[in-house]
Amino acid sequence: MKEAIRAFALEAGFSAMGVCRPDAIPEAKERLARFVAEGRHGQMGWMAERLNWRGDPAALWPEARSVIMLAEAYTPDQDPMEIVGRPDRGAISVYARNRDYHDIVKKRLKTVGRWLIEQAPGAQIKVFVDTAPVMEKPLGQAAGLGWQGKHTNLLGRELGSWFFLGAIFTTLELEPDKAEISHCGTCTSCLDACPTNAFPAPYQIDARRCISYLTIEHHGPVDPALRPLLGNRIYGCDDCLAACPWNKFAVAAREIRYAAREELLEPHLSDLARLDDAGFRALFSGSPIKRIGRNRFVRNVLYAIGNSGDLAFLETVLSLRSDPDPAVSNAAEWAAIRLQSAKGTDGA
Ligand code: B12
Ligand code: SF4
Ligand code: SF4
Repeated sequence: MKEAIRAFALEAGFSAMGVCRPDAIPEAKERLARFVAEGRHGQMGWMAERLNWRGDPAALWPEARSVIMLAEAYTPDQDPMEIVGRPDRGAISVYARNRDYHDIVKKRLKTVGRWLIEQAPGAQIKVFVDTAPVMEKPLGQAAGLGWQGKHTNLLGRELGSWFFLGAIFTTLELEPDKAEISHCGTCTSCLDACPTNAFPAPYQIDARRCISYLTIEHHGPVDPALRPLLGNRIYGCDDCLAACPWNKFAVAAREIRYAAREELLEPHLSDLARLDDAGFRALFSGSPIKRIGRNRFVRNVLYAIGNSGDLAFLETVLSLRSDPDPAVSNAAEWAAIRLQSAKGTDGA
């Protein structure tokens, strides 16, 4: 049965599948509790809720007997770091350059789940991608898809780093796969690549320093000390993933809807800073970026402008100092001062 499910899942578009028991990650509960106790989740208050379920998949749905973990590749065609060297452009993380993966993965999980129920009448399923209290990375490791690298994400010898995770919990008994072990060895490339030093130790992250958290999850003004470190990253960050030597073996993305939209590959910061609410929603319809709203997005763009050192942006920045959103007006003020002081340093 398991091999038939695997064959169907791969045919449906997933890149890999593995199976584990719901109680396969006993260490995760305590590690999650420590992460939350240290406040490393920042403003993501939902991580501190339902800790019992998040830390213990067997408690989430006691009738479940197996967890089917699925990997969905979104490997980029371009060098993801190229854009980071272009200060007048905004760097959007690879995963967010086209359609929202939540929608695509969830639909595919349901396709596999429906087929499974047809094959095994009486079996029940629940599908999860990202938003439920389920720790997908340790489950993925237990199911043999890959291992949690020192950057804490799951990577695989044949998958590389660029893949999403989805889970199907089922009442069906399936033979578990062998858990994967770490193949990081002495490598520290991801830890060294992080622009904000967000790893207090290998295999641990402090989300409060992570650019992905700061640009996507954090509302209100970002700590001024961290703003210069954002560079031109305006939504998410790929530096630790891109640094990994295992990407040499990364499988190609099979889903065309993750391929970068032309206008999101190297967007000009001044076009993005001028977006109003309607313009923002039109540009990011169907994209994961839509979720953060115009204000947080323009806030991020203004930090990037402040970091550009490019006085051509000054007029745009000055016009946003009176923006009704306090985080936007604060970011505009900061960017104006930073651009003007860069001008002073140039002796212009
Ligand atoms: C919260 C969250 C974030 C937060 C916190 C990140 C984090 N690492 O926890 C923020 C906003 C920063 C974030 C960023 C990103 N995210 Co995110 N995120 C999540 C989410 C919703 C929950 C993760 C979670 O439970 N974290 C809590 C911590 C405590 O868990 P953990 O990282 O597994 O922690 C483990 C380690 O600390 C480890 N550990 C601790 N001590 C030790 C010691 C040793 C020796 C070892 C071996 C391990 C170890 O044990 C813990 C438990 O396993 C998941 C979806 C989900 N429901 O699982 C997606 C998810 C992890 N994110 C994902 C992605 C793609 C990203 C980004 C790459 C997006 C981007 N490009 O900007 C970045 C990557 C940043 C990074 N280096 O992690 C994918 C990762 C896919 C994969 N292949 O792993 C997921 C799975 C979403 C999905 N469905 O595909 N994310
Ligand atoms: S996503 Fe960027 S900021 Fe976050 S841990 Fe990785 S390299 Fe650091
Ligand atoms: S860059 Fe090195 S340490 Fe980091 S996940 Fe990849 S192999 Fe592991």
